[in-house]
Amino acid sequence: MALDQAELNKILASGQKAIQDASSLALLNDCRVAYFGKKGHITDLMKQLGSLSPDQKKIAGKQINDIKQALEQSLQDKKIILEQSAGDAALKNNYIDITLPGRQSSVGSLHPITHTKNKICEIFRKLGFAVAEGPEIENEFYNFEALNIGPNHPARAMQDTFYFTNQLLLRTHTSPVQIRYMQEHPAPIKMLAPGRVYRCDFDVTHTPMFHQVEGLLVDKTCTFSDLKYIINLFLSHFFEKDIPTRFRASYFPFTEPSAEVDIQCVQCQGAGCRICKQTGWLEVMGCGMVHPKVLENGGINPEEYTGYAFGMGVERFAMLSYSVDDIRAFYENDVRLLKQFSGV
Ligand code: 2NL
Repeated sequence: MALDQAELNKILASGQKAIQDASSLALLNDCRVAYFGKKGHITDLMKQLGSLSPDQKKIAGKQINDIKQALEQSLQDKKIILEQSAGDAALKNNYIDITLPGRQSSVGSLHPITHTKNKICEIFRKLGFAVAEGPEIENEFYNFEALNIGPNHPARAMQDTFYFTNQLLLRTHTSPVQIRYMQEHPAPIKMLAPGRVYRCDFDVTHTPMFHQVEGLLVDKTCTFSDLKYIINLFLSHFFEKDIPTRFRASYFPFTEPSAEVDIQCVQCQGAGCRICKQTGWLEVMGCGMVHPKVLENGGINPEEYTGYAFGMGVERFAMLSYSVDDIRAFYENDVRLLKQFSGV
């Protein structure tokens, strides 16, 4: 006995319609269960085969198999379609427009003072000077006594130096770094001490914190003309041109003889202008031969060794290279100023 073909066609048609109407993969799975699940229509038909004779089974089996295959094919086709549209929907929801311009991120840059300090150090590094740093909080010995600055020297006055209690203070120059360096390293010495220094002073040309670079060279035969040579070399490299200089006799407690170094005004080439106060010259550094007492305080025998030293203010060099005429501009953190240095 064959199964009723009309009945089978009905099952097939309703199955195909259900598959056609399934609007999601979940609903399509419900269809699969309804036909092929434990209590599904196809499964029911298969169960009926058990009661048939072998000949009948052969015919009925083929009938069932045909609609089974047709439905399986429909399920398969529909699955592909639904998967495709599910993928399309996911793509649509997570759409990334790769043609959009990237978000602008602003990159920081070195502060003009840092840049100037680096430029100064780099020139001396190439000349063989080691670079050393030391504490910004110092005691009276390293900041004053070791440098031959006596207890009654005006530089010690409270209005210049920021004091803590018990003889501690904010260093007023980087020279203490050089004293410590001499104590720790045997001569010959060739070193640079860059860093922050502090003085109680605040106007167009002074900020309470500023930067210094000091240099020290100690050797058996070291002369003032060696000092002049190295300073002239440095200045022409820093200003990137041959620059006339003059060494004016001066006084520092820690050097003897001492000199102040002037360069021809970079603004007016010596003709006289507002920057050089009509003199044609700009004072940029101090220097001299290290005082024998200072060598001694550094643990160096002044009978055996001589030394030269120099010191400069980094802000002064930065003001001259960038034509900034108020030192306070460097410490206002105005991005309109700072942004101009992002390329340097
Ligand atoms: C200036 C003058 C100077 C020194 C700094 C120095 C350091 C030691 C020994 C001797 Cl350990 N001298 N430093 C010497 C002469 C001048 O600086 O006008 N600075 C801004």
